[in-house]
Amino acid sequence: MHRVLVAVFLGLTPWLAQAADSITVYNWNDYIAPQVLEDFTRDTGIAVDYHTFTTAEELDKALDSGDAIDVAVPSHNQLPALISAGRIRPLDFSQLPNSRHLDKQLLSKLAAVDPQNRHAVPYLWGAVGLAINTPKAEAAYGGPLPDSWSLLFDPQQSARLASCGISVLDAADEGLSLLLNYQGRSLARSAPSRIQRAGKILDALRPNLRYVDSERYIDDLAKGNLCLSMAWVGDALAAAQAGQPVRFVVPQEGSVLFIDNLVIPATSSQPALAHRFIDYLMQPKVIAQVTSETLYPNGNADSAQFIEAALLEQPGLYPDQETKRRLFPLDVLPEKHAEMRNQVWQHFRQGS
Ligand code: N2P
Repeated sequence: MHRVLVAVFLGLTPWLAQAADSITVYNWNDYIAPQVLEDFTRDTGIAVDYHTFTTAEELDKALDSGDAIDVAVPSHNQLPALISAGRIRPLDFSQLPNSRHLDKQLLSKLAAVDPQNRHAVPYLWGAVGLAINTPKAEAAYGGPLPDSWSLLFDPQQSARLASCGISVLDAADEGLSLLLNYQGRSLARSAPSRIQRAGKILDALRPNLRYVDSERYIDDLAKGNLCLSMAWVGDALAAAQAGQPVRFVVPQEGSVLFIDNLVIPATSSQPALAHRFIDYLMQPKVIAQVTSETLYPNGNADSAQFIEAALLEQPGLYPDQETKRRLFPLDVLPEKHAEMRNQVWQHFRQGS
């Protein structure tokens, strides 16, 4: 009897201990394969309290709030400020054996914003571009469309498309970088007065837009309710996958790239479990599943063999050489310009 009880206890204790384990994760909307979270919990016994955000500012606010967050997914251009404010902690690579699969080229790009790659490992990345519902947009425009950001930023052109529905991402760095790039300038090198003038141009476009939102457009594009969106690649490809005649275009003037990263905030109360989660996601097969479902490229050099060939060859998912030449990583805005950016964007997104 005694022996049986001991056996039961031995069997139960690890289960009880595991059941109590839980981590809090903050990720972008529509940016995971839900099955992966379930598999992680099944394989490790660690429950995931999963939260999503739709803007970089929302994540910054959550990280400033002091709430315990174990894993978060900031974009590369957010990293310098997070590191210097002590908001994220250095990773312990001895707990991340799967980091050997990471793409070295991507890591060297990231080292520009996270010296020696100490705080962050790449998760998914991608381009910003225009998602165009060609038949709808051509009908409203009255003919073939230029392969240009002018469709959005030239008020006369966007006025022609307003009736079939235009949306813009609620992403200040992306929006302002793209407008300034279209004007032959750069956000990082723009003085606050120039950023303010860019804001006036955006305000003038506002009546042509249905909304400024990074979540609503996913559904609307997939249902054919919009004809032109400033889009993150996966969200645009999802609409095509849903059967809409939507293509993803990196216009001739070029566009921006983002690299989103797994980090452990300073407020994490479970850093060991956070490392396990990050390491889990770096398994080539697991991250391949995330790419297949979200339609965003990943930062793992060994995952391609687990991604369907048709998907890998899908134009737009992994940009070809010619497109790559037109893409540049989102700039890091000097702190002293951030306030003007926020002010200008706040005004624009509200449309008043
Ligand atoms: C997907 C979110 C993309 C994140 N909906 C861009 N940083």
